[in-house]
Order: sequence, then C-alpha cells, then structure tokens
Amino acid sequence: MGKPLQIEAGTDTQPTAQVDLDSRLVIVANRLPVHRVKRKGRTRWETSPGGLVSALAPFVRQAEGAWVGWPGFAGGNNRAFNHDGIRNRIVRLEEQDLDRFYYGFSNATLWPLYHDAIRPPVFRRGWWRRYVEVNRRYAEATAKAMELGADGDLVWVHDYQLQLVPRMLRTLAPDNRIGFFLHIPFPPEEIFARLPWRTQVLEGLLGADVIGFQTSLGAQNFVRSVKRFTQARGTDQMLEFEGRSVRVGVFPISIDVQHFAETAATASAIERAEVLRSQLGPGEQPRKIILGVDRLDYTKGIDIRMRAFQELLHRGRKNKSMSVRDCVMCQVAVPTRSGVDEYTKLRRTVEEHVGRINGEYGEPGLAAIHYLHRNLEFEELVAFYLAADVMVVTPLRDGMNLVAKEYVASRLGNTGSLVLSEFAGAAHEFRSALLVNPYDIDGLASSMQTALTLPQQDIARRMSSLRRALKRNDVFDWAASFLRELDPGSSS
Ligand code: ADQ
Repeated sequence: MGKPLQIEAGTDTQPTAQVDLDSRLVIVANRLPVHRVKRKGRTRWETSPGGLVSALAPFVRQAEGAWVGWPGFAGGNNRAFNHDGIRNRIVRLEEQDLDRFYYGFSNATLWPLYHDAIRPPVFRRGWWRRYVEVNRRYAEATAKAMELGADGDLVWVHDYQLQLVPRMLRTLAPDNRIGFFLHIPFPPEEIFARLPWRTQVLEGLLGADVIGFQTSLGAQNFVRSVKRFTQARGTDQMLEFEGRSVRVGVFPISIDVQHFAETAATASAIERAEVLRSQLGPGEQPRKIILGVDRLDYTKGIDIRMRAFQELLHRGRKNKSMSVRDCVMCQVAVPTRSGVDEYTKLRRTVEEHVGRINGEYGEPGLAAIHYLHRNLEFEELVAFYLAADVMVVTPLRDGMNLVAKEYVASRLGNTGSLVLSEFAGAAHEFRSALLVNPYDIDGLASSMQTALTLPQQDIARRMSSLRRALKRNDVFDWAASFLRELDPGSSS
C-alpha cells in the first residue's frame, strides 16, 4: 500500500521522524484518544491531551487506521465512531470490570509488582479472571476493527493492562503484525516470579512480533523471565517461540519537544511564570523555587522528597546557611487512582508532611512548601517549569518519567537544574542531571543544596547537555522507530 508518512518534528538540529508504512495501523490502548465533555448541556468527544495521543494520532490518521480502547466511563454503548480522522472502537467496561480489571489486577497487582514491589502486590484470583476476560474483549474489538482492512495490518498494543492481548489476537487474526510496548519497568526475575500467573502473562506477550521496553534493563529482565518460565529460547534481542521469531527491543519514549519549546517562548507563559515567581518567592531577594510535578503515586517518591527538603532546612537552621527566606518547595500533584487504598494513604502521608514541615520551618507569609493537589492545564504547567530554579524528579522506580523531559524542553536559555532519580528510565539518557538515589534522604538533601548553589556556568553546561540528549529523540522519533521495526515493508 505504501503510505508515505512524514512528520516534521522540530528544530533544525532534530532528526525528522519519518516512516513509510506499508499497512493499516490499529492502536490498542487502555483508553481511547478521546474523552467525553459536557458543555452547555451537550456532550461531545474531544481529543485527549498528552504526548502518546499526539505522537500516535498522525500515524493512525495517515494509515487510515483505528484506535481501540475504553472511553473513560462505565457502561454506555460500544458503537464505533470517527473523530478527527480516527476510527474509534469502544471497549465497554462496567463498574465491576473497573474494580477488578483496572483498580484491582492492573493497579493493585501489576503496578506495584512491576515497580520493584515498593508496595506489596495484592494477588486475587477473581481479579486475574477478570483481567483475562477484559483482555479478551480488547482482542475481539481489535479483530473487529481489523476486518475493515486487508490482511497484514499492523497492530500496536500498549501497556501493562493489556499484556494478554498479543497472544489472543494472534489466534483471532494470525496474519497480522503485532507489536507491544510496555510503558512501565519490567521487574527483575526474582520479583516477577511471585506472580501466580507469570507464565500466562509472558506467553501473552510472546504473541507479539515486536516487544518494546523503555530501557535495556527492562528488556533484559523480561528475557530472563521468559527463559525461566516459558519454552521460548534465543538472545536478548531475538526469541523463538512456537515456531515464530519475537524481536525484543529498547525504545525510550519521549515528548513533543517542539510543543513545549514553542509554548515556553510565548509572552503569556513567560508572564505567568513571572507571576508565579513573585507569588512563591516574594521578598527583596526572590526565593529559589524547587519544583515537583507528579501524579500522586507512591512510585514517584513525593513523600521522601519532602523529607529531604525538611533535612535541607534542618541543616540550614543548624549552620545558619539556608532557610525559607532563601528557598521554597512547590509540589503539584495530580489526583490519580483514588479507587486504590494505597493512593488514599499516600495522600494522607503527603499532606501530613506538608503540615509538619510548614509548621516547623515556615514563617509568617513564607510557607516552606506550597502543595497543589490538582491538574494543571498545559500553559500553566509550562509556566511552572519556567519559574522553577530546581526540578526534583525522584521516583523510586519509573519506566521513563516525562516530567524530567518536559522541564528540560522548557528551559530554552540553558538555565535551571534537574535533580533526577537514577531509578527513572530518563536517567539512561540524562547523564548530565544531578543523579540521586531517591531512598537516600541525606544524599537527596545534599543534591538539592548543590542544585541551589551551583555556579551559573555549571548549570548552563549541564542543561545544554541535557537539551542535546533530548533533541536526539522526541516522541515522533520514538513512534517511528517502533513502527519501522514492526513493519518489515516500511522504509525510512
Ligand atoms: P506516568 O506514570 O503517568 O506514565 P510520567 O512519565 O511522569 O508518568 O508522565 C506524567 C504526565 O502527567 C506528564 O506528561 C506530566 O506533565 C503530567 N502531569 C503530572 N502532574 C501533572 C499536573 N499536576 N497537572 C498536569 N499534568 C501533570 C507512565 C510511566 C512513565 C512513562 C510514561 C510514558 O509510569 O514512566 O514515562 O508512562 O511512557
């Protein structure tokens, strides 16, 4: 078929993401790329914000493809519809599916297990059964979406909620190329081994032709588990399973760098950042701003980061070197998965920390920590990135972490310091960040101190190196490199 697909993705220095797909493309993800909004009493679909949707939508549109996913609310009908050039195939989920498949098996079993079991994963047979059933529903909806096309469609399945889909789909539609990308880490073999359904999950994934991971560590962990718990054999890059070859690859995800850079250069974002600076750091000598932006998730290390900031203020008080007159922490946390107990507990812990630290170190008119429990709209998010002198990204384990990349993309003048966990996938590309062990409260406090006091030329050197690393791979390059691997007939 040959559908030339050229995406001009950025600046002069950036490679153009380009792939010439030979086939139709179907994306399968937990969520559709749209959500329903109600305005003036009328409901309609709107394209969802976020890097994944904006990265994949142009490929799907140009390949006359479809997107299979859940619309974001329980019940409803499952009639397919077109929106913004994409055919949307609804997978309908009821409240009980959400409880068992989504909040249960996906987010209280797999999520903690795959993040080094930071919280004890909960194993329930009823949740597993519903995971199998819902994965089958996604596979069947995908097979339906493919009937419209010729044999040889490309199917790209996303993330931990849908690990059984590749094999189920191979049975329903054997003559298509199936890819799978895992957005979160794949855990070490000895942790993965705890999963009672480990072989079924691995064999589910092995139904794909290409399996992609964020880092080489994730890919290696996967191959080790596969060799121990399945009949598949081969190398770290290529496995043989049931007479087929399965390619294992590393595809670090990224962001729409140009979109962040362009917004960061607008007068209105710059002005909003100035307002934030004056609100957060008033005084003759404006306070330096340390920023955290995360989903309120226990993998992100928000509570430990706050304790490290407390340690910084404690040391500053003892040796009279640093106080709330010099610096302030601002933590923006977007509510998430409130249907899972651990998330309710985390919210309480974080809010207790904020209260304790403000009570102990704040002064009238000068809070030590500003805590915003909310979602920011895009320009506001960029304004926060522009206002921050130091960005702290300290997950205990993270597939990639896009916030680190978004901060770097927004710092056009090579200013600002990034304190980054060595356990985030982003640390593999961002060697010039101030890398930290997020479990080490003293070390983290010292890194914050370093970031606050680093000479300007060191800041600029580090940031310019981070920006070079970022420009080598934006989200369009990421999508194109995966699709090139998936489509043997493609050219680039
Ligand atoms: P997440 O765990 O969601 O993603 P991350 O990569 O940091 O983590 O992305 C979070 C996104 O949410 C960012 O784009 C950020 O801007 C946005 N966000 C966070 N807080 C916000 C707020 N208060 N207001 C508005 N936006 C906010 C999973 C994996 C990651 C992997 C991604 C992509 O866990 O490791 O990087 O998928 O593959």
